[in-house]
Amino acid sequence: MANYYQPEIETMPYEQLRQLQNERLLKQVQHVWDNVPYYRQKMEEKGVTPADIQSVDDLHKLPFLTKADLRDAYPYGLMGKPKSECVRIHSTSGTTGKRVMAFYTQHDIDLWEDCCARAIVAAGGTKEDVLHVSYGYGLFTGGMGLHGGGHKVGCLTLPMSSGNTDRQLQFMEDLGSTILCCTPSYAQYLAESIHERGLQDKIHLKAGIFGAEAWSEDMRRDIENRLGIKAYDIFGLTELSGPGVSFECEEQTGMHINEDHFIAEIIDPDTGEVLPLGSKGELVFTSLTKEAFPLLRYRTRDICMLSREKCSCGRTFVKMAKPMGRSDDMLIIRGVNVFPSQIETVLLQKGYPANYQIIVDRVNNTDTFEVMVEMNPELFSDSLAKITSAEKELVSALKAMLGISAKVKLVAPKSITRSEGKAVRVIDKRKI
Ligand code: DLL
Repeated sequence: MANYYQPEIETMPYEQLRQLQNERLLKQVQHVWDNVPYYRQKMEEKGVTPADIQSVDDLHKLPFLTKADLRDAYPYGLMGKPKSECVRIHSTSGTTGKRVMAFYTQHDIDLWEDCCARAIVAAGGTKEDVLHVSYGYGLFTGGMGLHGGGHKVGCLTLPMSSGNTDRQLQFMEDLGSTILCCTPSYAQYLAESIHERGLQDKIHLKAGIFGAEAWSEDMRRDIENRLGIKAYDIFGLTELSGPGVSFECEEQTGMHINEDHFIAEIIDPDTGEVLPLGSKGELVFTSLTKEAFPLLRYRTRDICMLSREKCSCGRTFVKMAKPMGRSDDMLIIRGVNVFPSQIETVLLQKGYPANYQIIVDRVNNTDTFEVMVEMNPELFSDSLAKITSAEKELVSALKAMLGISAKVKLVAPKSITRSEGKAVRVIDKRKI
């Protein structure tokens, strides 16, 4: 069995890594130029040819690709290989407009699964583990990505998919699952269900690999405490393969980007200017090795920071901070930028579960902003006066964090719908 901790790559000195990236970038730009007429035209419009790209330092000369381009080129317009050489399609949920389709050759699948295997190994996974995969299987990349990674590591891989919580817990108990893979919001739901059923002593999880949505450090601590595990973040997006673009190691201070496969940049989302390391901005990725869907300078809309500080795990791959959410998740309420993750931080710090919903509307030309929060059972059985005073306390804590006032409504435990995949936190009625 191959060892998917690949120190010869993952701990490569920076200069050597750059050399590898340079070689791969040149090859990839030529591949795209030769095989993706849509992007070639974009390059021509900018007056760039493959000869202008001699190293990663020239990356900024290439045009960006955006989600709008993916929709324009839907479904096959950005493919870099003939359909006959591709073996798989995945897709995003497409809540707005057309779905985004992503294509894979067998080679692409292999490399993607390697990336997921690295993430599992970094979370302590070995062939002794029972890997409980509760990400959705199907068009969503979460299930099949971690599943493939699990096989590569040699874990006993359990393709649970999401949903049917009773069955999840039954299998966890009967089969002795040791590593749980799902969205952080589903992990919370599972933790809640384990406690309700008094199953704590029967569940033997040691780690979780959670991603696909923004989650705060407070939520991490909450999940770790309730499940008695170490919770590792994992990041990725369908357009770049799926989970495993980056992953956390035991230091838990950001996710190492698999830089032998992806180059990351941070740009100013308004001007497109490349920002120096350590700046906050929009994350842009160039895939170096993908054949079927080789995206160059793809704007993710995720707001994030990169750091090359030395990591105690020995990996030299650059680390990305937890994304605050996508720029399109950001709400502008009465002119102020609000990220759902900021609200989550306040709630968890004040001892509330992260079960909440944000409702924004516009009445008489003014934005209304309401946060519904589930109370814990103790508060629920308390007096109305206590509940009102708890609401007031949350109003001021939210105002201190966000700079604007929200109306807070404490609701009964379990009254907000639980998610089995990515949680729906925001109902923005202004857009309906
Ligand atoms: O969510 C792939 C994935 C599956 C990642 C399982 C991790 C685990 P999409 O559905 O295309 O792909 O959504 C991608 O989700 O641009 C981010 O906005 C968000 N996202 C993914 N991982 C994280 C994370 C999968 N760890 C979009 N933290 C990305 C914050 C995340 N946001």
